[in-house]
Amino acid sequence: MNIEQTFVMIKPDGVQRKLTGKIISKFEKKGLKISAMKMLVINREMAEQHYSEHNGKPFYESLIDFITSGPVVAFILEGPGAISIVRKLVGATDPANAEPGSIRGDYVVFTTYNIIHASDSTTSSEREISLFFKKEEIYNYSMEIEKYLFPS
Ligand code: FUP
Repeated sequence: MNIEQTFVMIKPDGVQRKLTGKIISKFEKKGLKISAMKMLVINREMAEQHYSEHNGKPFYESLIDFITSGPVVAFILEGPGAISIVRKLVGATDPANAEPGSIRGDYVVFTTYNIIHASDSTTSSEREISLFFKKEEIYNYSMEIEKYLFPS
């Protein structure tokens, strides 16, 4: 399995509901590595770039208003198959289909206010990582356990 990096963002409702710690803890307990992390308020231009694929859809304007409404916590997670593992931990977009035990399954009832974003493919993770992080903000470090997982 390839080591992948994926972009994750706790949205303004997740920060305001004080779920940041619980969400980060879930990813850490799974064994994913945090390679970068910051809190920021997204401006409209950045929000439009991030959600460009949804431009023109009925929910687009409210999505842009919501994502720019307060601070978000953006981070990069790294690990074997990280993109699909993180999507599974996040749960389905439609809260009615999000499995109990997943983040959206446990904490979300509204599709628009769904507390978290995670990249859905290699293409989107590369695009989203470069939109949110400069190269020097991403840290490449080894964990002790990797000596046994990836012997040299
Ligand atoms: P996801 O990748 O699961 O975050 O979902 P999408 O990329 O399909 O949608 C991006 C965001 O648009 C969702 F997080 C919430 C919002 N959305 C709506 O508000 N209504 C919809 O019908 C679909 C998406």
